[in-house]
Parts: sequence; structure tokens; C-alpha cells
Amino acid sequence: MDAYDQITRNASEVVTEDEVRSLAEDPDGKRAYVGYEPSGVLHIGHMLTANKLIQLQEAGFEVVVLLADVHAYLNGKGTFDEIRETATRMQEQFVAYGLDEEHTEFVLGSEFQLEENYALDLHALELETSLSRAERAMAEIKGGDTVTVAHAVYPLMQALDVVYLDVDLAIGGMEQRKVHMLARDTLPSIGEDAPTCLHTPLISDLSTGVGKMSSSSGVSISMEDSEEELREKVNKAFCPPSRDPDPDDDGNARDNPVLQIFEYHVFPRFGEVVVERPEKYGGNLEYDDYESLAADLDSGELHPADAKGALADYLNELVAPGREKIREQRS
Ligand code: NAL
Repeated sequence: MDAYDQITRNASEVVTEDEVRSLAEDPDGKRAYVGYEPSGVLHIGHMLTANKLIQLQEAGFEVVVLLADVHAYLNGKGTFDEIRETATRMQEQFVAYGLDEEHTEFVLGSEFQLEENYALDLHALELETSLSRAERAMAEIKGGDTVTVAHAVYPLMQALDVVYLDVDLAIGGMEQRKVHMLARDTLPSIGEDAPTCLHTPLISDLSTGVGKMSSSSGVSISMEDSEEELREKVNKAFCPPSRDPDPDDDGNARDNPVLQIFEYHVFPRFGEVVVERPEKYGGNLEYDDYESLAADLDSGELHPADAKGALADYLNELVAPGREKIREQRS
């Protein structure tokens, strides 16, 4: 795989392709970042962007993880002290998950976001941005029911962070895309470059395949799930014997979350998958890539129940080190 393919593997979108191609010409030492609102325990969404960070480290990138304490505060996630405390725990969980500590810089937002220059740059962006644009950018990020002034400031700070952290590539889930587009449009007004962005896919709701999986509603998978809980969640998951449950629906309203987790979590981290089956049911199945596994589910060669069993095994292996870390943190 060449560097461009490695960087963009499993991405839903890159902005722009040309900009990423030029990064791929010499990825060594380039800086990529992701920011997370500290929430205490990593869930499968954090783990998905972390997979991308691990791939980027393998391609030679340095990674910056912003523990966005001020952002979480602005988004109504608790008192500042509570949020600070959870940030440290999250950092340890990311390392347990497999981020290469030597090539990861963890930064607390409040380390630089409360300085005078930052505040003045932020006010300059406030002058350039309509309230409605800021509100639209937050539609898929906002916590709580009310839109507050804090929600309008939030995306502008996210834009400014690209400049202050001096990064070459901004990574985020697809729910971050409108914030990134706002950053691309407004940063040039204060004399800064538009950031290059890469967006990772969202996983569909585990039990219905409709809409995105969310830790605030519906079933989500997290690092504190026990092996039994993982098995139960995966066994109940929506997994029709087909990769496209709704072939007539152009919007792809229903997706197969079990396949998505194989594609975005298992293959990127394990490289290959073995589905164990008793001899009398045909014996083990081995896959070197996601496509061949999805094709076997489509053809009926791979039964959804066997796919789920294997998925639970691999997920358990992925979360085990973090689960152990959380146990230590609580003792
Ligand atoms: C991500 C978040 C907050 C601030 C950031 C600053 C720079 C880069 C990424 C950032 C958190 C993100 C979320 N908006 O929804 O978790």
C-alpha cells in the first residue's frame, strides 16, 4: 500500500484529496491531531479515530491528541474540575488501546486556550462568523437541549486549535465535518491556512442499523464492557445476512453494524480474521481482508451467528487492555 492509500484507508472523506496527496509525499514527522471531549471511558467512536491515528503513526506521522477540557465544559459536560480529572484517565486508556506513546503528544486544551493571544484571535473569528453558521456547525456535536452562546464559541475554538497546535492534518468523525469546513472558511480571514481534514465513518446503531451509534442513546460499546456484556450486545446486534440490508434505499438508511465493526475496527488492528466453526459446520473460515468476509456473508457461506461470535472475540481483545486500566484507575 502506498502512503496515500495508507493515510486514507477507511476514510469517509478527505478535504482535499490534493492536499492529502502532498502530505503523503513525505509523511515523516508530519503532525495529525484529533480532539476529544474527556468523558471518562473510551467508547467505540473514540477507538475508531484512534485506529486512524495508529495507522498514521505507522505511516510516519506524529500524533497530537487534544484532551478538550474547555470544549467539554462549553458543551455542558460537567464542572471544570470533574472534566480535568477524566482527561488524565482517558489519556491512559488511549495508551492502553495501542497509541504509540513515543509518537503521541497529549495536550490539555486549557494549557493554551486561556492565554491572551488565543482570546484575541478567538474574538477575531467571532467577528467573522454568523451565529447561524456556528449553530449549524454544532448540530451533530451539541449536548443538551438548549443552544447556548457557549455552543457558538465552541467551533471557533476548535478552528483556532488547528493553528495553535500547528498541525498538518485534522482528523475527526463525520460529525466534525461542519466544524472543519467552518475552520477552512474562516481561518484565512485571520491570515492562517485552511486545515487539511480527514473524516472517519460513523458506525450505525447496533440494534437497528438505522442512524448512528451513540453513547448518549441506544446501545454503545465501551472499554468498560465485560466479555459477557460484549457478547450479549453483539449477539443482539442487527446483522442481516447481507452487506446492504436496504439495496433499494439510495440513502442507505439501514446498514450492517456488525460488518462495519469488522471493517473499521477488526481488520485495521488485526489484519486478518479467523471465524471458528466446528468441523461438522465446515470448519474454520479465514479472511485476509474485509471484502472477502463481507462477500461470504452475502453468499450465505458465513452465517451471521458465526460472524457475531468472532466479532465478540476480537472486540474483547481490543478492549481488554483498556478495561484492565480502568479497573486500576478505580481501585
Ligand atoms: C475536537 C474537539 C474539541 C476541540 C478540538 C480542537 C481541535 C481539534 C479537534 C477538536 C471535540 C470534538 C467532539 N468536537 O465532538 O468530541
